Amino acid sequence: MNHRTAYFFAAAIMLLNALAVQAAGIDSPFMTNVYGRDYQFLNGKWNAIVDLYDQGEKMKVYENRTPQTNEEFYEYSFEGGLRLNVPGDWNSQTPELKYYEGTVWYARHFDADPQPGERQFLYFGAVSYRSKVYLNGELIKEHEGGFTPFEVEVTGKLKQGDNFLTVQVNNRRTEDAIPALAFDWWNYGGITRDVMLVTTPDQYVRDYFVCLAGKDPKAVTVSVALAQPQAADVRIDIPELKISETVRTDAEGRAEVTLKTPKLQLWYPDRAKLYDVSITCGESTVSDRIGFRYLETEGTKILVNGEPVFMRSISFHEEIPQRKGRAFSQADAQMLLSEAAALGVNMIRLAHYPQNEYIVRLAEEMGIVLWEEIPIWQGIDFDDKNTEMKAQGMLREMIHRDMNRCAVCFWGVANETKPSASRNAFLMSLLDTGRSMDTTRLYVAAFDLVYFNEETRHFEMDDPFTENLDVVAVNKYMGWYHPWPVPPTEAVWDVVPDQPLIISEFGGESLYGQHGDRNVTSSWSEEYQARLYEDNLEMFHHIPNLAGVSPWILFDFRSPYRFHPTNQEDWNRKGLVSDQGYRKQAWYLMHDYYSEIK
Ligand code: GCB
Repeated sequence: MNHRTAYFFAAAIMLLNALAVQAAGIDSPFMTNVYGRDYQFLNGKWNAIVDLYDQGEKMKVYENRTPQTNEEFYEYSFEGGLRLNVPGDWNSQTPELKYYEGTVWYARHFDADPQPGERQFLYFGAVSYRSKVYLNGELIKEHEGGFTPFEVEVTGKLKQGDNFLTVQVNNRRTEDAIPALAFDWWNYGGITRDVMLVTTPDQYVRDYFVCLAGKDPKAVTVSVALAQPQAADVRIDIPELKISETVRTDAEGRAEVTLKTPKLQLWYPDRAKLYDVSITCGESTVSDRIGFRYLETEGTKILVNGEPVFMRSISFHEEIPQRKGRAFSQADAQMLLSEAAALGVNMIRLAHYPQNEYIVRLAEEMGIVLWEEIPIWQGIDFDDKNTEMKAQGMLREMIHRDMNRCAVCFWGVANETKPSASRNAFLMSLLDTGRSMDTTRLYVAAFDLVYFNEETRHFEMDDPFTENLDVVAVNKYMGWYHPWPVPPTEAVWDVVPDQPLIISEFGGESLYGQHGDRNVTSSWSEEYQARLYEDNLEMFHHIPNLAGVSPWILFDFRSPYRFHPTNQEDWNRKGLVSDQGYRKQAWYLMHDYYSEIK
């Protein structure tokens, strides 16, 4: 076969696959809003085998065999060994696994009672980083990406009674992964979010998007997609608005309708309003809480519902510092978000990857705007087409999961990238992917190559890619990685002057309780960090197009990048709050700043 014919066949096969997927009605990676469905958790203690040399696949550990004859023996057993909590990272569960990067096999039994006319799906909130799922010894799913969900249908594969589920999890860093070889946070491995067995009827509402119809506070647009391509009635209920409308899907099982409503109370930052919404097809109902708002930019301003909003933001990793592990529960979300709220924020930049749904949903209830991004964090191989496809997949999964979360106002496509043709093409493909799914959000990326121009005496940046974004963001560590070229009172910015600019990171490190000279960076003192905040807050007065600020970061966080033996010890100490939960001096400055501009 010559190249052309091979290409033709490959294209034809891809087309056929796409059509087959469409014909089955399943063209989304997982059903929308799994928490609004009928499910049982498969959380709890799972058995685990640590497989540093990757022998488990060859040994078929997923078959979970035990000797049946006098001659047989197996060099593995899931019984009697390590037990790990799910959800949870493995690193924080035993000292030996603290730095572990490799394969761990997870396994558990569970009971099922599949009924005719029902479908079942296994749903994983996130597995970090690569996973292979085996049910009763059969490989049923592979997934790559540590921060987005995946699902696999198991209808017809579940046995009545006992079933055996195995997940091979691997978190080895590689050049073609996202994030890639080095990044400034802990490379937690494991089944880090909820695992669920979801039951639906044969036909069900698979996906939906409910949002304000443009800017009209008296109309709502609802799009639905059924699991099966079929014309059927779908009822949309919003009881508080006295809406109960039935629409008919087309033969593909799709419908889009704009419903007239009484005047809606819109969702605003600091003034959340959510409505109970349910969507029913036959015997299947999915329920959600949905807010309505619209976003725009006007010159250098970010507008929510037509009103300019200055983003008083903060970042945190999906980590509970006191537990030294990943955050995964409702209680964890409460701890992270209550500390963010105490600072006076109206926005959170979720660093640097989609965080769990408990965080996203609670933030929305609290009236906190979210910026969600995929982990395109420095060091990504922009020449690798396969990496580009993966990034598109991650973006799609993130948008698909949180499309209905009105709190999410920004989709972030990258953090700290350098201009190049391949970078531009890669990021453009992400913007195209995002905009093909969702045009109701603002697209943003964070850059770090702002420099001081000695001639103009201004801070400037040369990266024409910024024109493609709705909002431009800059991470700038004045007083930490960069000494001040001029006093903060003279630090005038001329960066994307006609677009809204968010300072998406600034800060410096200090060890809680360490006191020292406020003028000496290497004192790692609370005083130096506080002074750095004073200086940066002063500089912000000289950024004419400033539309928001987001200090780096709320809590000290764990990172092997940071190995100073006494000041860091594997912690990035830029937190405004220490790993033990104590507020540092800089926290109070930031708190006052946010109180003043509220
Ligand atoms: C950055 C990165 C962030 C790091 C931070 C730092 O620019 O975006 O992930 O943790 O700097 O502390 O250096």
